[in-house]
Amino acid sequence: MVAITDLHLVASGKVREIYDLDDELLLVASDRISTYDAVHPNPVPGKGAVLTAISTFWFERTRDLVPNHLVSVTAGVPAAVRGRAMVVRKLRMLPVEAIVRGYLSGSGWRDYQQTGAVSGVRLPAGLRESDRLPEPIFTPTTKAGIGHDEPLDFERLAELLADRELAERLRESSVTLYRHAAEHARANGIILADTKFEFGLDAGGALTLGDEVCTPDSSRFWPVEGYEPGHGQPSFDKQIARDWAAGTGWDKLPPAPEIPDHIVARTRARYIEAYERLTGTSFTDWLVRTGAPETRAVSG
Ligand code: Q0Q
Repeated sequence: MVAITDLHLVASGKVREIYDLDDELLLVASDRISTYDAVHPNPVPGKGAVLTAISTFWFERTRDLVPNHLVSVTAGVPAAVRGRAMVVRKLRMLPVEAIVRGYLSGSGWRDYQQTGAVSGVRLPAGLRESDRLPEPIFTPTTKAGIGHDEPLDFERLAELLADRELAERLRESSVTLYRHAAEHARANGIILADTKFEFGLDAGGALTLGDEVCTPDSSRFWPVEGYEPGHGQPSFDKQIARDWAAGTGWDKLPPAPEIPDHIVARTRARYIEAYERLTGTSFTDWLVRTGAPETRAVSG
C-alpha cells in the first residue's frame, strides 16, 4: 500500500485533496472546516470521515438512479487516510456546478427578491426566505475556480456544453438525485435545502456523478426542528462555529480564528449526529468498516 506522501497531488480545494492513482484517483477529505469562506487553522477531528461516509451512503443508494465514480473506500486507500478517502474513477468533469434548490435561500433568495426568478427559473410571487419551493429547481452555474460562479439559464448551459441532450440529462439526473436525497433526509430530521453536484463523462462517455454528494459541505443542511420560513435558517453543522466566530468580533475575512476545543467538540458531535440521523447507523460502524486509524488504535 502506498503512502499519501508518495502520491502525486492532482488538485486541492479548501478542505479536500485529489491524488493520482494512474487509472483512478484518490479523493481525500480533510478535517478542516471553513466558515464565511475562510478556513480555520485548527481541524474538527472526524469531519473528513463523516463527509466521506455521507457521500458513500448516497453513492451506494443512488447507483441505480445515476452511475457514479465511486470505486472503493477500503482497497487502494492508504492506511493513514482510511475512513476519510475514496478511490474513484477518472472522469472528464463538466465545467458546471449542478445546483438543485428545494428551498429559497442564499443567492437564490437574493435573485428572487430582485427578479422574481432564480437563474431564469420563474417562481410564484410572495415566497418568503427559506420557503419550500413548489418543485425543486435546477440552477446551474459556471465553475469559476477563482471569482464568482456565474448563473446559467438552461439555454446558456446547453450552449456551454455544446450538447442540449447532455444538458437535459444533467438537469434530469440532478433533480432526480436531489428528490431522492431530500425525501430521505426529511424523513430523518434533516432538511436538504439545496445541493451542488459535479458530474463528468466516463471513458465510455456516460454521464457520471462525481465529487461529494449531498454532504453538509456541498449542501445546506437545516435541522427540521425549529424550521421557520421568513428568515435564514441555522446550519445543522456549522451554526455553532459560525455563532462563536461572529461573537469574537472577527471581520469574517481570512485568516479565520482558531476554534476553541469546546466548540470543536460540539461541532464534531453535530457532524456525527448528521451522519447517524441520515444513515440510521453509528459513525463507529463506518470507522470499523473502513479500518480508520482511530479504530485500529482503539482495537490495539
Ligand atoms: C475532480 N474535482 C473537484 C475537487 C479539489 C475535489 C477534479 N472522478 C473525477 C473527479 C472527481 N470527483 C475529478 N476529476 C476527474 N475525475 C473533482 C472539484 C477539487 C479537491 C477535491 N476536481
